[in-house]
Amino acid sequence: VAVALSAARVLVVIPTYFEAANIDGLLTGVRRHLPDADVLVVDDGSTDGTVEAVRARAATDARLRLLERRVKGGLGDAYRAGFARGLDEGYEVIVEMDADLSHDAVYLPELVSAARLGADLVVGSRYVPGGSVQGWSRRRWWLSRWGNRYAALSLGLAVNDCTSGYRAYRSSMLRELDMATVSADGFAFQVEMTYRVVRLGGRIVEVPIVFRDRVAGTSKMSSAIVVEAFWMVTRWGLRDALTLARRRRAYR
Ligand SMILES: Nc1nc2c(ncn2[C@@H]2O[C@H](COP(=O)(O)OP(=O)(O)OP(=O)(O)O)[C@@H](O)[C@H]2O)c(=O)[nH]1
Ligand SMILES: [Mg+2]
Repeated sequence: VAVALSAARVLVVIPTYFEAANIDGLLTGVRRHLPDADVLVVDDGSTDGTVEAVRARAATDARLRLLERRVKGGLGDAYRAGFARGLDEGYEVIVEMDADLSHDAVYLPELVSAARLGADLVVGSRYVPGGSVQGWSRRRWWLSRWGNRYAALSLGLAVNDCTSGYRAYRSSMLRELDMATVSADGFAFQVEMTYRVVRLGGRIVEVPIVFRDRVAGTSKMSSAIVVEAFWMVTRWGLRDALTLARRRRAYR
């Protein structure tokens, strides 16, 4: 079994939207820390040179590919497209990470090996001992920290960082959770995916990461994304509470 697992094929999916300042450095890091993995960049029509930078590297790196989409479809949609491709092509572990250098490639081997050892979802976590955030304002940190606590409490998730976008999935779990019906987009996408893994009884492992705020390029975070996450979590939480109450009544 150990031999079969260590030969597992790994795909790293990286969504990009105007990341010309960061993408080259990121791809260098990915290659350094995960030389044997395949990489799929999913770009939504960046016109700042991101696409050209990826193409230039792909010319000499057969394991790097670019999936180009014409219009900005949002982060969730980019992941749905990238993951679908990875599942079609039979990868065993699928990793997701941001292109803005917030996610240090140094953690990739640890994320992948935890998935190979049997975790269905490995979360690169800022909020476990050893994990942290560098460069955020107090307000941003507070929003993320309490947003995570609120989601975990509402949905019964024993996960400290369910909004993290630095993760590895076993593809068997991705297949089971039926991505096509995952509706959320921003942070809520990460929360919804975590919620589904928990409901399916998947094994989740958190690996501490030091997250660095983006230095170059512009953030696509907006208050709409935060509001979307808040309402989705609240809605699902209430629905779960109602279901539980109904079941209790039925047993009485
Ligand atoms: N393909 C694609 N990628 C996107 C889209 N929106 C964001 N991204 C990428 O998704 C990753 C995360 O986006 P960020 O802008 O860093 O969002 P964030 O990390 O929540 O916000 P910051 O903390 O401000 O960086 C980056 O690699 C973006 O380039 C999109 O609509 N399509
Ligand atoms: Mg970012």
